[in-house]
Amino acid sequence: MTPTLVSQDDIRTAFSEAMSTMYRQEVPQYATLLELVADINRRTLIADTDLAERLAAGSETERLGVERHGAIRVGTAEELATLKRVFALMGMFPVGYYDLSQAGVPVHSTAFRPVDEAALARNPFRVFTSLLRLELIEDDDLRRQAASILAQRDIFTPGAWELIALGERQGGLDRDQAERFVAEILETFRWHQDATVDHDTYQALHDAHRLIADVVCFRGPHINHLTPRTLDIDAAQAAMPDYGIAPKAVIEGPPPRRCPILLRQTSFKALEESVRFAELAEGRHTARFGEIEQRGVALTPEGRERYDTLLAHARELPKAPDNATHQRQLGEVFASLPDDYDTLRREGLAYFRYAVTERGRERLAAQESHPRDVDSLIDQGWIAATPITYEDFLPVSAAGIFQSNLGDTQHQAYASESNRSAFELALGRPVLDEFALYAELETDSLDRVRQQLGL
Ligand code: OOG
Ligand code: NI
Repeated sequence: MTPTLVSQDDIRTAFSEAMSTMYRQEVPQYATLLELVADINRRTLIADTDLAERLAAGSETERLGVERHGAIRVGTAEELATLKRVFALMGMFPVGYYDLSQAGVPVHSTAFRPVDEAALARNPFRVFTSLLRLELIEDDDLRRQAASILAQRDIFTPGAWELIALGERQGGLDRDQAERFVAEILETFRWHQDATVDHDTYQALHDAHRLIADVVCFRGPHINHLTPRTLDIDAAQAAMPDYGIAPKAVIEGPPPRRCPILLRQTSFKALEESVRFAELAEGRHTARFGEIEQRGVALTPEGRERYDTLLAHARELPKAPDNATHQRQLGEVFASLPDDYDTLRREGLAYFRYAVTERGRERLAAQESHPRDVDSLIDQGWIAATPITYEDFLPVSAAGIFQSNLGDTQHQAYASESNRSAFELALGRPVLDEFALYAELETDSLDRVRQQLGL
């Protein structure tokens, strides 16, 4: 008998819920953060009806409450390649390549996430996944030692291995298997108090880079944060102290705008954990933190180039003493980037989803004649363009988040080349191109419009 398979969307949703429940227990401030974000989102949706309409038009109202991203760091190609198989069973695929070594963090990364429209609308759960670049450890002995420690661990349970293979064989999982799969995979992301090494080894790796100790010394890649999406990150940053949370100094990413672009993020140090080393000595380790983000419209390659150039300008300015000054300075630098959706669209700087309006459908039913080009159709209210939400990450922001949670010690950029092909070799497949995915969403929506209007 062939089993009835549950959808990947259901497995992803169950998994993100299970993660959220686990993280709530592991990191109590996460629960507080969720409360804060829910409060602010509720208030923002009431106060900003345009935003509420835009979210509804993009099918995003429903997903808002479940929306999260997590982050993990793995040590070997095999771990990364197996995670690819795990995430594929949940309908999540590697999108984008991020090189953090330029910011002094010895990893490179991708984001596993759903890619098609229906899956994104259902639950856009993403996991920022970093692979340690062992070759960036300078000391030969330490590098070899790290590699041999990593070679001895298996971050997946025997049950997980079985279910991955079974899922691939069957082309999915039935309800019971999916439930077990979620439970087994959760184990990979759980915090383990017992380090796999003694304190001296931990210290040596820690001295090379804190992140190396975090990846190498534990049984698995504990989830290090789980990030809800806020609709007003400025309000969230300001409210954090009232909730007993001390945010990082500045919000990363673009300045506040009428039309938010890409991604803005802030974080806080959540936890100092006690660790038991191999010789049973007690120690402390900080790995886990809290983060919130606000998402805006996805930019086209042209728009993104403008963003990157402006951000580089802003980074040449003297470091601002506080977030308000930082945001004001950024705002001045970004003044040249259009801040209304119509101009962003007409100038090809951002991606939009097109749809026939309700009024358009009525007029179509009444067989009124309509113009044939997109701009006139929009001007005359036949169709509407809604911004497509950015679903990915920003390397400069990610580096800022890494650094602030690593204790604000600035690390020198590693001199090495970014190495996308080595990453893809480890992953066992190329990463998907984020721009191509957004362009496809836009084109598909235009095709539907053209079909409905008989163009
Ligand atoms: C990941 C940091 C990057 C983000 O939101 O940009 C990230 C990490 O610390 O492992 O999660
Ligand atoms: Ni994050």
